[in-house]
Amino acid sequence: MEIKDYKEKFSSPFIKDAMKVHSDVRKFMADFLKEQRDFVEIPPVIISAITDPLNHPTTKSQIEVYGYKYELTKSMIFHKQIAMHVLDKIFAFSPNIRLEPTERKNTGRHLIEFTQIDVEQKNASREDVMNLAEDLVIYTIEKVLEKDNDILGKYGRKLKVPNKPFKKITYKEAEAKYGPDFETKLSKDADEPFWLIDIPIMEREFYDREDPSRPGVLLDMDLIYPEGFGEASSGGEREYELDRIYRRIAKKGQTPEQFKWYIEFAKAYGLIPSAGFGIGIERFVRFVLGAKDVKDVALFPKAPGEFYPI
Ligand code: ASN
Repeated sequence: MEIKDYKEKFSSPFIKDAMKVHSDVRKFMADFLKEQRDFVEIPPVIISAITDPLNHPTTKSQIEVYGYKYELTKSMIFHKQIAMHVLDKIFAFSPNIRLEPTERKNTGRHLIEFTQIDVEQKNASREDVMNLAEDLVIYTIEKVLEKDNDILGKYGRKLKVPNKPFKKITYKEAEAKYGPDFETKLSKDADEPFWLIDIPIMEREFYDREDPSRPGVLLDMDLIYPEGFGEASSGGEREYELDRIYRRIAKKGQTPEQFKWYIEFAKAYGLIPSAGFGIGIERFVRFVLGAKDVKDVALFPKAPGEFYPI
């Protein structure tokens, strides 16, 4: 993007409306979690010696300060788990930096800087947090329809409140039915958000808990938007026992050294069973408005592989 391109972006009514919806979405999500479910909002972590390794390759965004190395947060997963020592139910509006490969420039779904609402609950099961996420999504959509219906109308967006419970499909069923690119196809065919569950062990990171009664299957889930908007959220129950964490790290070809301070913390204090999820805010706003690209709903977008002066 060049300086001259900001004129078009900033003078369009769409970005103004998108930011209004964005602001409302944050309020409704926070209201729901705080007022109806007793969650505590914690501030985001921007730099840390530990962050999410993610299951797909991204370039490391490291900074060195005072001779110490930190990474910019890719997700607050480890901090969420550790925060369970202090609070039972937490969430944060967490800015994430993920230096995605350039090929992801035009997926319509990738920004290298975005915010997710990252939620975690102590001693919760996957079912508990799926239930919570459904209620959160339904509440937020209901409120958006109440408050921002004129904006949606302006862009011809017909958004409906999803029915609870959301449908579930296992990774195995989805792959068998639709082949390797099942997510895109399923999302295009669907008219309501749905869950992809039981993701195979090598498809996710070590922190998602392996089902003790079904080796190789994780107690995790992705939420997928309908109408081709793709992934909304990922989450699951967490591994919290060190012996299992070591095994999982080794299975992924990683080393405990890569997660040194997380492991040191776990050795010193232990980890507490929990489950949670994160919902990308810009993707949520894109879905609500039916926008073509997540870049269009961001005031200062940064897509993979491009330079943005502002
Ligand atoms: N927020 C996700 C979770 O809670 C992790 C992620 O964003 N990679 O599982």
